[in-house]
Amino acid sequence: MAGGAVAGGAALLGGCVQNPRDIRIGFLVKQPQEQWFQDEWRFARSAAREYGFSLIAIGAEDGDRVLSALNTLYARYAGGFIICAPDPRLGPAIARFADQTKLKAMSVDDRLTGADGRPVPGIPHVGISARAIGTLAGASAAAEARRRGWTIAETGILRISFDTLETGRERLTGAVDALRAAGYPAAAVFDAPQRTTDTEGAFSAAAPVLTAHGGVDKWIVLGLNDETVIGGVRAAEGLSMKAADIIGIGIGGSEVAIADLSKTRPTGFYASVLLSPRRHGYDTAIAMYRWIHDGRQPPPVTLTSGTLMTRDNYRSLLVREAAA
Ligand code: FCA
Repeated sequence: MAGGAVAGGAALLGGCVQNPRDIRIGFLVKQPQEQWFQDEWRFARSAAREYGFSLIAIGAEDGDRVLSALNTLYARYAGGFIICAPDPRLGPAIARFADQTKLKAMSVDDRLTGADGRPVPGIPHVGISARAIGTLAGASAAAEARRRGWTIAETGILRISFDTLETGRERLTGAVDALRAAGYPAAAVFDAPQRTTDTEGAFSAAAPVLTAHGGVDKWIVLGLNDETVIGGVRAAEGLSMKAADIIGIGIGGSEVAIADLSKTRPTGFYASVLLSPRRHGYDTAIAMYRWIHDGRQPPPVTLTSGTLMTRDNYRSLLVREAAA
């Protein structure tokens, strides 16, 4: 990109007085078809309606699309953007762009890093407390297995992994550590690396691992999000395992999880850790608005928590969320 042209345009923009009505904020997400990101956008749009700014929602599924989306935002006089990048290592390129154009940048969900894996400084981040949320998933799986009277010896832990993503790795580390603390040996953990973090990617990763360990009677299925765990659970069910022999615990708590939890007959998808897309969508959009409008920079890191959602409590949790 021509740095000079960019910097010149930014100076022009800086000279304008910005009315709330003129404030434009980009919200870029890596997987626009995923329910979680749809929910983030929905909440960000409601913040835009309330505060009177415009939200420019863009799906950016690879590095090229991120860069072209950023150029679009710049051309449309956006004051800043919030991004969940398709690859966190785009961090330095995104930070450079923000520097040159004076657009304000925040990351959401997946923290931007340099090539060395360290967070890019100066970009406020809102993410989930990944390890604690993983711990909740793992500890809840152990408790449910105990309740069902499963023995540790007959149980396998299917760890559907996407370890290149820090938040994914942390979630699963928390979950597996909790199960190890409950007495499960390292040998009970079977890795199934997924190529994509959707249901299909998880299904393709899980099926061969489950088939290769046909002697394992009961499975705990873990993954970084609901789509992943649903993929693993469907793979197990596809191999004729009974729902009662599967404990899948997802992370997210959005529509895809609720669809399973509300089925008349229980499936192998036992629970999800409900996250708050409102805090990730609405709160981030407002934080960005305040940064642009009032010069108030958001805190460097904000981490949100999660709540276990099962067939028993999902209705009351959703009512509580709706009222929040
Ligand atoms: C990551 C995952 C998403 C969602 C989000 C909070 O971006 O890929 O599925 O869990 O964190």
